[in-house]
Amino acid sequence: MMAKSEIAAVLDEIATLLELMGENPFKIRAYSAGARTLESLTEDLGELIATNKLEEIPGMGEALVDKITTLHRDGVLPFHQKLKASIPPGLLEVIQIPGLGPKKVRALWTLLNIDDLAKLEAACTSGAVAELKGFGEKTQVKILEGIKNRVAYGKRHRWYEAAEVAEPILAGLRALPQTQRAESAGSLRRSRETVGDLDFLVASSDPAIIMAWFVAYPGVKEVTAHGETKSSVRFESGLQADLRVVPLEQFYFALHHFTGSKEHNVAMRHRALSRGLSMSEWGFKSLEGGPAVAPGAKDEAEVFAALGLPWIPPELREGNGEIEAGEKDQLPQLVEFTDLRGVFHNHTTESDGDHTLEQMAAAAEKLGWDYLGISDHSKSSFQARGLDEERLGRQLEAVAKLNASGRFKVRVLTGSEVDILGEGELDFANDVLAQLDFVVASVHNRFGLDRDAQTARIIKAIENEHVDMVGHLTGRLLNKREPYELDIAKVIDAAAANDTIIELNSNPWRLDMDWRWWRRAAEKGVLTSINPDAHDIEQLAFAAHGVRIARKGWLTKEQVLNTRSLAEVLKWLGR
Ligand code: DGT
Ligand code: CA
Ligand code: CA
Ligand code: ZN
Repeated sequence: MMAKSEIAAVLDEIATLLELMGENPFKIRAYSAGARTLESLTEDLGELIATNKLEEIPGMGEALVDKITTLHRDGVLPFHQKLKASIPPGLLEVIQIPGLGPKKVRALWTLLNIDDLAKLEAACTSGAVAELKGFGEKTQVKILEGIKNRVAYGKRHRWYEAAEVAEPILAGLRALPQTQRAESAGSLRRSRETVGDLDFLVASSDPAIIMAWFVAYPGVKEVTAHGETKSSVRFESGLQADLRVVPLEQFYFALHHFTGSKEHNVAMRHRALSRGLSMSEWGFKSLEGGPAVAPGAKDEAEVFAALGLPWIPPELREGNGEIEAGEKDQLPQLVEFTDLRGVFHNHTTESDGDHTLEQMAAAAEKLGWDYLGISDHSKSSFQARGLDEERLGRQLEAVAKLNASGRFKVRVLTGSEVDILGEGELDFANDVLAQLDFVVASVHNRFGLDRDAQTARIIKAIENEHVDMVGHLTGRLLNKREPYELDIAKVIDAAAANDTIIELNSNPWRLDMDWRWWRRAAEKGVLTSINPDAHDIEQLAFAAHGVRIARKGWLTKEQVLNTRSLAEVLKWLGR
């Protein structure tokens, strides 16, 4: 059964399509007026249809009543589908551009042969659109801007950028007196590396007030939907957010559902069915029509418990065997931020960092860490003011002096982020590397090598006995630069064979190696280190992003070097 609002949306689209086809204005108006009438109905639509009372409502002609009845019953309307198939699909994208209504789009289509966004952009760039009657220079500029924004709106957002938007909204929702519970759901809660849109969920018996607050939130650029229990907004960055308000009894079922992933939900529903239950965002129902199961769950654990499962952390809900693991009581005890005792791979003003050795040490101490690994760039990274042997030697002395001074409780470990050169040789000779506490080897150039050459190059570095860790394995920058071609499975095998760590680079633009590989790596015995790759004191906190991704990769504390004590770490490093 299709809801009133959805039927109204179809009628509106029919009106638009008819206008694009150049149909009779009276016919067009009948559909858009029908949509408005439908939206303002206070009676139950199903009942009006069943009692033949719909046709008594002013403005509801016989044709309209027929179509509404079909849509209500079937959810689709052949007339609508045929109409849609008869126009170029690109036109429906063109009509989404702000400022372009059906009339203008029809003019562009019939006069300039524009039936998709690419042609529209070309015609604007050449100036042809400005010359059309009713358009002009200003409109043309606005259309181009709209096309550009559309690309921005379509893209995914790095997790930390989405989280920055979400945090104050969630705090605001929680502060409303009408709010009983409020949580963020969706991919943000699951800690994906990027987020498509935000999903907020609130429990309240007064949804209208919650909705009103949300759509009026500062920073909202556009309200794309404003309903009784669901609204959607768009922010300046193009990021969108959905808010749903549910009654308290339903909250944890809805939270589970809207946390997803779809794959996880499908597997859960499947499990429910095999136990004679149907599962939805409303709760569980017995298939035999018995009473609801776990009505009014008081937390999310009860939702899982109804299916004989322990609570599954959101990071694991990707449909990758988490339900089977839960069933056998084999869910991993995931690593936590508070498990970290120190961090490796950080930069200072010696190379391209913004803070001095002392400032970095003070900041690490403030975070409660026992050790701080400094690894400035090596000489080939001249653009990052990489250190040569002489400067590295002086840094070693400075660190030794600082440690001996007793100024900080945190122990500074000296390392290098040594460049992996063209064929896997390193930027420093072995006798230089041997003097360091630890060595991170990273690729910073020749991203275009073919897969075999790149893989061989990195494996050669992994095989060097002085290399403790390989840095930012694939070189990716989320939403900006694709990873270089690399046989990751083979690299994991080499890391396992050589007892070399693959770092989990925690810079939120990198999050490299990708979370999808960690479980496999850990199973092969590869150890990781959650490395901030900090270039200033604030970025030490990037480690929290690394912890999120480690959790997403099913990692436990035991699989992360920097959860160990200083003594254990020094032992592992062979120092
Ligand atoms: P995103 O926004 O693309 O980063 O990813 P999500 O996971 O946040 O997806 P979204 O916002 O479309 O929907 C939020 C959750 O709602 C999703 O993870 C699972 C649930 N959900 C949405 N649509 C469906 C569906 O068609 N089937 C099922 N089983 N669950 C759905
Ligand atoms: Ca989402
Ligand atoms: Ca969503
Ligand atoms: Zn680097």
